[in-house]
Amino acid sequence: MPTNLRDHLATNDAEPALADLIVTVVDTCSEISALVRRGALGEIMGALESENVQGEVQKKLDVISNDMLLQRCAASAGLVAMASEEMDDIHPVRDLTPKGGYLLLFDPLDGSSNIDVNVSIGTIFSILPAPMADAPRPAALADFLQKGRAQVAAGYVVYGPQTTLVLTLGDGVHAFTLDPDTGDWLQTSAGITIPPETKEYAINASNLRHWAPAVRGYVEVCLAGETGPRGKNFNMRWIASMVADVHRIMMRGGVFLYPWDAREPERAGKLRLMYEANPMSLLVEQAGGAAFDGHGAILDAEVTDLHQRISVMLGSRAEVAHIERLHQSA
Ligand code: AHM
Ligand code: MG
Repeated sequence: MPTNLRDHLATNDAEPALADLIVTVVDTCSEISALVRRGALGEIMGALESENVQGEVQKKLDVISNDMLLQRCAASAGLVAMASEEMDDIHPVRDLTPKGGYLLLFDPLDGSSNIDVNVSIGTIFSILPAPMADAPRPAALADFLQKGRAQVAAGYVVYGPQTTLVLTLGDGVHAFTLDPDTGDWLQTSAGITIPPETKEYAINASNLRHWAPAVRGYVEVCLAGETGPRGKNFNMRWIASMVADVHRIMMRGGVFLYPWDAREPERAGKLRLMYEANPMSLLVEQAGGAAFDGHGAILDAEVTDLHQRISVMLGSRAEVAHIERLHQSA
């Protein structure tokens, strides 16, 4: 009988408040999964007139999943405050105290452009330690500005042909599949390892003309195949849902790139450090892979803004090291 998520957390000595928060997030994802499965039958498709803090048009499901996570997770006793890709400001739920607690960050519905076309989407979450306060006080924005390395847990749920949770508490990476009959999250992989070598890359190649020379050079050599300088043929995949692309890399290796783009140089890239890059980088490093932003490890990147963007290149360790060398010699 496979282990369920609660038993896994108990056997791995997760602090009870942290375990409760993770179970609450993941059970909310079961509810989001049920909505996703109803699709057009559930009035969840299509866009709203609103925009998020990044100026992107919000889909109905972006807002519904954001509200569900806010509502359900507020009940988790160890949670101090939340922040989301879909909200301008942080959302405090209870005061910081000498006991500490946790901060939760999420991208409630990643890959929103795929909602209306019935392609895999997901939820990404990151948990940071909340600072301890001598006297009770509400959490402030500055409390969230911690490097990715400080995360105590990170995970994603992919709403694909199966609904799968991939989780780390800094003790390796484990996967759980939602049993649609019982609602249980049953462990289906333990100690996931990303193969260090790969011949598969993922990038939105329509942006090639906007990339830095190192990234352009990398992809051009991949395209050159076995007669090119690396002497091997590469395969390419792009789902346009980071969760689904990273999940493929977890299962069979590869690299995922959403690099710096000359159209908006000051933004560094499209993806968000706190809601996407940091949690995915912790998972990837814990699975033996690497995550690079063009300068160094994403988990060591300085955090100056909650909605900061970052260049992302992650996956199979040897391939990311190759991409790093190309940046050093550029
Ligand atoms: P979202 O969080 O608004 O859905 O945006 C992030 C998504 C990633 O999941 C995916 O890798 C990327 O945007 C796809 O971007 P593009 O449409 O430029 O290929
Ligand atoms: Mg996203």
